[in-house]
Amino acid sequence: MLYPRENEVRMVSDLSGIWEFKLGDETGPGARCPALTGTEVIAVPASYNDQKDDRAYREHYGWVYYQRILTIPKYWEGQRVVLRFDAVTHQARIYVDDKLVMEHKGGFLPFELELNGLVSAGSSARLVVAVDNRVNHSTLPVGNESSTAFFGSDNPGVPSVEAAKQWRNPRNLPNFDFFNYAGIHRPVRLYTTPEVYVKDITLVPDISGTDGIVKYEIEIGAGKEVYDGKQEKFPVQLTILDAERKVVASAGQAAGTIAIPDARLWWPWPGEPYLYTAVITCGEDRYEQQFGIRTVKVQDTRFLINGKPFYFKGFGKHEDSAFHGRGLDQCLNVKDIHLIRWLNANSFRTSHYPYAEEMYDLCDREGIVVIDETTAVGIGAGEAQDPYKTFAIREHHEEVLRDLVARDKNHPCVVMWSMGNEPDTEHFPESAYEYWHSLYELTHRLDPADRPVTFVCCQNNYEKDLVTRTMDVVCINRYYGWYNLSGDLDAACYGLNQELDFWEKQKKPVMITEYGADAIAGIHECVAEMFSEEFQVEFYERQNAEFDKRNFFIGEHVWNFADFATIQGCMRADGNKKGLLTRDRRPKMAAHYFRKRWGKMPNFGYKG
Ligand code: E8X
Repeated sequence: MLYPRENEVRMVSDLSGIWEFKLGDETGPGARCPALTGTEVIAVPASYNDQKDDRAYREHYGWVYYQRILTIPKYWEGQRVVLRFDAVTHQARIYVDDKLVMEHKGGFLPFELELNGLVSAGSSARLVVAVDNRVNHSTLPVGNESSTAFFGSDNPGVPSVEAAKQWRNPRNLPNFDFFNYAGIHRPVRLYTTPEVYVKDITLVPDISGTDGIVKYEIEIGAGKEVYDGKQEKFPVQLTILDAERKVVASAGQAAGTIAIPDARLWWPWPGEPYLYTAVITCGEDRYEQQFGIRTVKVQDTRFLINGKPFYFKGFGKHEDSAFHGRGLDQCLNVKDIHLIRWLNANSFRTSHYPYAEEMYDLCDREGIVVIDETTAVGIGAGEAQDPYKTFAIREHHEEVLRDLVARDKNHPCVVMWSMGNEPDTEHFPESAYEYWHSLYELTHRLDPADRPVTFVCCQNNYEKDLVTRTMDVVCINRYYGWYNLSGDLDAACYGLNQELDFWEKQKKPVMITEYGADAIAGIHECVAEMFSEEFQVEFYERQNAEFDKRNFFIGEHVWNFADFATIQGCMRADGNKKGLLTRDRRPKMAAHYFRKRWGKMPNFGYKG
């Protein structure tokens, strides 16, 4: 799905701003949605949870309603008019003048509908967006469906799970460690195209000698009556421009392979992330898509970018900030890109959901490498329940993978797909293998560029886990010295090395995609103990020294780039404090440590 871009023939109208808002309840809206009354103000895009200091906002459970007037300008007559939502979390029902016109499940990927026939040019309509924030065993991310009594059911004050259902206010019980922000999180736009338009573009780069070779395919969208049998009236043209917008190649058909002589490659920063522009025209339509010439390949225990062995230096992140919640904050994205550079990092994982397209555009431009992750987090329910047999998530998981690859396939910054984070792979190993291996094969088929595919493995019994070792890159989240062997970094390094010995035998590239310790900024000790900044540094110093000894180890992504909000709980002091930076982006001691460490580490050849 192409990102809406304005040009000489296409118009875009951004509907960001102040809308009307109303909290609903668990009974969702049906086929009709009458005009809302008694509304409050709300900013779009942003989560609604932090826009008012009211528990009813913060802890809402169920549907909410957004409303505004839509106007289609008269001069858009004869154009195809599309309403596009970049992300509505987690489930949306769209109403135009009371009528349900679209539903969408999944809170982190775009969806759109054509308005022709619903709203004519030169007229207005009432738009209502109903949003459901509930998570459960059929959503991604996954929500628990009953709260397990923490102290056990023999405690009279904390009844059994079943009893609690009778009297406890229904609430979201996220099986994931980030606040369940919800709402219209990314821009809503109206945009136009001519009736015959460029519907999709696929650009698969390769390198041959000094030339760039781009396999391309252009999909044309059009009403049958307008297009069929009259294709010659709508000739397709592909022109490739260099960074100075000089024509370097062109072709006159909808699919084929095009060569760019003496191409300049896309390299991760501080290399040059050179971008070309593909200009596609069809009839009167025109669309421009930036792309980079770079190759990605796993070879033995190496992750090659442009044939060179890359070492990942970076983090798991979140889209998370005060006030916006999980809503798009372009200012924060720009600041984070500069901080990634300040830290001398080169990459991050979009934990645990696809990020806003604007962030991938920034990473393309600035040369930041991205591991692109789905919303599949929380797939597990302990040893009592096989999630692969009891969670109704498979169809939706495939849909999310399909939409993720369709949206992000042309980004040079995206070098690997992560199908999900920390699923249960040890309690039901065969069932887990069946589920994940078939998804692994699907993901490879979906990606025209056939990038490496992985998922991120939780701290587990790695000898029982049959899946992780089959991924293109083994991505492990490990907390030796924090969640287990807490505070004992000697024992932690022993346990870590036991496991690294296991992975050495698997002959796969291995990277750590999460490791870390909560550090509350300002807590300092001469003898480092947990939650102090000194302990966070020592935790990393000790474990990095072990990673440096392992030749098959190809990357270190710390958890997390910055402190972030979570559901309240006895394990969280105002959220998760494992950030190198505080939530408002101030460096802890560990940030200075990594800036120094990563400043001395090359992007390529660190492990030979
Ligand atoms: C944590 C992280 C969490 O924030 C992230 O979203 C997923 C968690 C560690 C799990 N991984 O809790 O800080 C470690 C489980 C060990 C038993």
